[in-house]
Amino acid sequence: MSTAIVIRQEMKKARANTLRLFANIDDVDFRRQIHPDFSPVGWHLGHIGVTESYWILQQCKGETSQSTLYDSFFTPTDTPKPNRIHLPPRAEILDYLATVREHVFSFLVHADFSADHPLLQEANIFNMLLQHEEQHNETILLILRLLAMEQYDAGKSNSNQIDSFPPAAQTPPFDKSRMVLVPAGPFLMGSNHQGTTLDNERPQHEVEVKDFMIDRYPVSNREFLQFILADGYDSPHWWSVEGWQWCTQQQVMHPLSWRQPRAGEWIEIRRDTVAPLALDRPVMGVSWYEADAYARYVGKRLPTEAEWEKAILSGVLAMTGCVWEWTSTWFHPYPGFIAHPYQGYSVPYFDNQHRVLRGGSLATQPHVRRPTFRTWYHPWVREIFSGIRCIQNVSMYSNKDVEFQ
Ligand code: AVJ
Ligand code: FE
Repeated sequence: MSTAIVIRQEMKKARANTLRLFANIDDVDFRRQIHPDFSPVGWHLGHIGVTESYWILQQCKGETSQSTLYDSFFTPTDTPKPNRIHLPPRAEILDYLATVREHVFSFLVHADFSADHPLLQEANIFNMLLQHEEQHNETILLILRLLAMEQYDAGKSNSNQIDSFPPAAQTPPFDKSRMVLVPAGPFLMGSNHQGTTLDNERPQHEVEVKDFMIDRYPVSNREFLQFILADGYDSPHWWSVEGWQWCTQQQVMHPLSWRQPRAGEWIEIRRDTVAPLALDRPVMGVSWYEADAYARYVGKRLPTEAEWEKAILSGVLAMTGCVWEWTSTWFHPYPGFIAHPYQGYSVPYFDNQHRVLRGGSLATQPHVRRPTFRTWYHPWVREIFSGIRCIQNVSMYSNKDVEFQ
């Protein structure tokens, strides 16, 4: 199959996913800012279309804009978050998306991906747009989960709904205390694959890593519950100074979507269900501060992103791709980094204020799932599908039950 045909199929799949997310959203929630840190879901829809139009129709095809009004309204730097509620009608946005798509597909059939063109070679701009839409899909999903929490807290949701996840018994039995050794030595971090990676993953470079022990599994709800029961949220000694400040100011006492309807009874709010806390599932919805405090509580630490990447490449990690895993590394450019094609994608966030997360969540779609993919958030953000996997220096490791790979 030709590259163009594969890309066309993948773009259709991603769009079908996008549109499916909106199936049960009423018009009020479509245009409402459910959380101050996130745009209305309807804004994300228009933004996906404007981004596609800009890169393919304007930058590659040389067409004039379909709508300069849309361009500025759906461009983050032009329209501050609180103004994004003034959305055009939903049907009009959907029409706009369909028109842009038609023009994009008519360009795609004739696109020359072997040409020496900075956007088209190896179809890199199409791959970027696919990943862009998929990342926004994940953001839309987390906003829908915030909506479900809002409804639950307002007493508007049915707490007898059935959990849609597979029952805990279907997850493999494992000893979650198990850590695995990754021996010292250099490895190649990042990628040189111009076609499918994003700028911040490039170039590939050698990194020397000391030996370390890493959790085979992400931290489970059961394990995190121990932290709560041990008064972890009331014990400043586990927390960084900033983390403790955040924890007390925000009065954080449990992961974001957990609720305790009766003492000792924990439930979890998901997009479509409210269900008893699934103890064997990875904990999700924690900030970097909480992840860091938990790691100290168990006598471990968070991995650097180099350690995490080396571990996943060594094949020792289980259950990756269930939750985004916090690392201790500030988002930064790799040596030799070149911004491409979109200056605003990575560069503004190389500010030593965003921590890197790795691996992907259940809401992460296929084009965003790979060992070298990097995402980043401020350390206090917990509205995302974020979890924890800890490591220890070999010298700190006391458990004799070491598993060698
Ligand atoms: C990399 C997920 C933090 O959603 O803010 C989407 C991705 N950049 N449009 C975000 C992104 C521009 C970004 N994250
Ligand atoms: Fe975007």
